[in-house]
Amino acid sequence: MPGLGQRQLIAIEMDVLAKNNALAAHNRDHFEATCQLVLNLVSSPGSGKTTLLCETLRRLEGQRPCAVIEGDQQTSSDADRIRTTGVPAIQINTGKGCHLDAKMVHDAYHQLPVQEGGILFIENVGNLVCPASFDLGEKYKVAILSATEGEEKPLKYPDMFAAAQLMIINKTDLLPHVRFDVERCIENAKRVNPYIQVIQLSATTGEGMDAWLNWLASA
Ligand SMILES: Nc1nc2c(ncn2[C@@H]2O[C@H](COP(=O)(O)OP(=O)(O)O)[C@@H](O)[C@H]2O)c(=O)[nH]1
Ligand SMILES: [Mg+2]
Repeated sequence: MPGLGQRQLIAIEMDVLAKNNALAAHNRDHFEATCQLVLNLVSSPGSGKTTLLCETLRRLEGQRPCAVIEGDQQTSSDADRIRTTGVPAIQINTGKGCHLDAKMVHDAYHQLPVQEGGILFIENVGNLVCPASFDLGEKYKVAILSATEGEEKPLKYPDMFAAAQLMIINKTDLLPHVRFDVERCIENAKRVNPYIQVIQLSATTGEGMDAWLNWLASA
């Protein structure tokens, strides 16, 4: 912002984050009141968040009520994909914004028909930087990294992997075709977050999906 000094910029940024944190705490109260497990799915574009969500929702059908909030800069295509599974979804378009914030999630939550004891999945805007700083009131952030993205991503974007409870390595079906050192990737993630849990899966073949469903059941 031209005309503003470094100090003023930092003050504005701290104010924005403080307001967001207050609203995230408010969201948490709402989620607790309906016993929702709320997960914030973060990744770069194309790692397979929507594909994984659709496959997960199909497998949870009849077992646990689910709802989805979709974040993208433009289009409602991801929410449309989710609705083909029969699960209610709200699309938020952030325009030039690079992440969802707690206010957007709050407003969307109140439009969703959530049921007691369900899971609310939030698919954040695809990038490994901005969503790391914005608490939405979720219980956990789940970082999804696909086998085509390179094993050094946790070191390049440490804030995101430090904030995540779980790292999903997706597209394992492609491992025979790409140079991606899974062990190295896990090592890198643990360097920035020694407590991070890891699940390897392929959303398209279904390999490893059981581990993810078990994780959801105990989260
Ligand atoms: N081979 C393979 N492709 C996948 C897998 N998961 C997603 N994709 C593909 O990756 C592309 C991006 O997926 P999408 O779910 O839209 O990613 P998002 O941007 O993170 O929501 C699509 O072409 C998917 O079909 C997977 O496990 N294996
Ligand atoms: Mg998507």
